[in-house]
Amino acid sequence: MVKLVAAAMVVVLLWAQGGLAQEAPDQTDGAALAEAMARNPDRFEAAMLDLVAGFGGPEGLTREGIGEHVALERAGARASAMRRMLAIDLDGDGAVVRVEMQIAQRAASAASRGRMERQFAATDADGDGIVSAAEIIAEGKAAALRALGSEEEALLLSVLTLDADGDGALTAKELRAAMVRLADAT
Ligand SMILES: [Ca+2]
Ligand SMILES: [Ca+2]
Repeated sequence: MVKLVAAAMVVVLLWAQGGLAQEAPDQTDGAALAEAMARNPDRFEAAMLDLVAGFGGPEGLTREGIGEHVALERAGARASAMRRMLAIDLDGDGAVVRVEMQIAQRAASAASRGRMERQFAATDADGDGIVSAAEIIAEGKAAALRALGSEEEALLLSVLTLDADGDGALTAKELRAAMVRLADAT
């Protein structure tokens, strides 16, 4: 009986650790990377070469460079989402009341009226009929994570495992070599 309980505890502990590991952005398993590389090698290579060229330093692409890319993507999505609401904040107080949206809706096309209504309702998280400044910020944060979620962030960080010489920076050469190894293996 004691043995059974101990075994159960070990299982629970292992399970808990697995759960935590999934939360951290840099804990993706190699399988996810291998799958992304194999799914569409040309597209993967092109996207990663762009990343190395755009965010890599003289030594190559580092953790910091990937972090900057992730932050920029998220900031763009956050700004677009917040802009949608701020563009109909007619009195500029940082919040959108229903009357402001109705005025904006009158000037909008029939097709976008419904969309505006949906966006207003979705952003008004507490449903009090006012999209507050805090709700606009929260919607921006959510949009940023929808644009580039923690899973994709982890996948991007995992390309650093292709850093063959282990200096913490992935070069275009190392990336190409990894793609050649993949092609040879399949
Ligand atoms: Ca307002
Ligand atoms: Ca509200």
